Amino acid sequence: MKTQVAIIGGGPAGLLLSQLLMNAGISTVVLERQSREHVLSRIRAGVMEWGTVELLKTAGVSDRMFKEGFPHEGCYLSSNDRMLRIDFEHLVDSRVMVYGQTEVTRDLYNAQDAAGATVLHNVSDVVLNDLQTSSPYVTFTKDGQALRLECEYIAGCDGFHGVSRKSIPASVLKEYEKVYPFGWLGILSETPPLEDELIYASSDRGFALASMRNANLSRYYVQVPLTDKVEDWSDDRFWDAFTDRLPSTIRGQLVTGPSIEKSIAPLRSFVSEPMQWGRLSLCGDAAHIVPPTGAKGLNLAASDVRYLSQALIARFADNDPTRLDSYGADALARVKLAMRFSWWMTLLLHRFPDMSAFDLQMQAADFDYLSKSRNAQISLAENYTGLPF
Ligand code: FAS
Ligand code: PHB
Repeated sequence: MKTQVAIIGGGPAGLLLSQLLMNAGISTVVLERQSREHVLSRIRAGVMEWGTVELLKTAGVSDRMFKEGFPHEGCYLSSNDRMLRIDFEHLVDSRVMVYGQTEVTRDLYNAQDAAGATVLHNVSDVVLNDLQTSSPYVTFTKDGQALRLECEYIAGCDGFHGVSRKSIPASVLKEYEKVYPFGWLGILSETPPLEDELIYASSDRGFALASMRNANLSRYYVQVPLTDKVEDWSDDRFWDAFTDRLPSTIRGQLVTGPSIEKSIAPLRSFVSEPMQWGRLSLCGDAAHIVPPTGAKGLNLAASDVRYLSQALIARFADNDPTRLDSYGADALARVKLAMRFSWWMTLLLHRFPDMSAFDLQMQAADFDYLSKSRNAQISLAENYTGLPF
């Protein structure tokens, strides 16, 4: 087998990159470890920066999103009974789109099918070879057969647990990580959302987030200790904890119901560099992980894909390697700014087990400053809706 760009991973990063490159006449092959059903069964992100919306539009996969997604001009932050709206539109003339990552991935798979893309599922034993040469290749197993894919470039879009980052020698790779002492327990319920916009709720009992997927599908989260298991949390226990973390003024408007999905995700900040080594370039969770507090995970995957797709198109269409040479540095600069914001939002809104009385005072002062300073709100709004590229 031969292609111009081998893409490891058929999640949002890999599929979006493949779609953008194919639209530019560049051949790709996507190698995905799981089945398509498994990939589409994952419930993950829900908020997209407008830059991500525009990239999906450029890729030609935005029709359903504009029909079924919800543009949001603001969001709420609460601290116990205090509630503050961050007005994206009037502060930074921007907005976000609420549309589930599962639906984005479904749209991308449909577009790849329509484009006649080669997306191989249920592959195993993926190994990246000769990355420091001008003719790298990928070996893998599919249906019990050992196969070899010749290519010019490899995009590692295989997430945190993939093989791509680990294909960079440990002597070259630098990793920075912070593991948070709690996770998020998330549920989906077929109930009308609590509010028209998202509510990031901080309280003495811990953090909660009220999000949504559509007018009758809500996505809610509560901060839980790392030791908790999903089976420790009945629906009743979830609703009690969630309600208890909301401002008392809005608790009465909550509509509860049975959960149709329930899972716990650990929180970590992780970034590895370089994001590029020879003919291998990393995108998305393969290179970095952010706590979901800033709604950046999926958006950073799209950010990397924007830089890498433009660099590869310049390389193949104009024989201009300059953007490809600087891809790692360009992408990483924007990743670290989003990493900072996600870390800051996590510290602002969560109760950490080891917080001192002073820490709690400073956390309350942070919220106070935010509620009084338009400049502080502009800073939050510009980061949440997406910094410039
Ligand atoms: P992905 O992990 O989505 O995709 C990588 C793909 O590579 C997977 O399909 C995997 O099967 C495949 N793969 C792995 N190893 C392979 C191999 N060796 N060979 C071939 N294929 C391989 N972000 C938010 O913004 N908000 C959220 O609320 C949120 N919640 C999350 C909850 C969970 C449990 C997780 C894990 C992540 C969450 N994220 C959230 C972040 C998430 O949305 C990611 O940022 C997003 O999926 C990144 O997309 P990719 O980089 O494509 O990685
Ligand atoms: C979600 O809807 O799943 C969601 C929204 C915003 C976040 C995290 C998750 O910050």
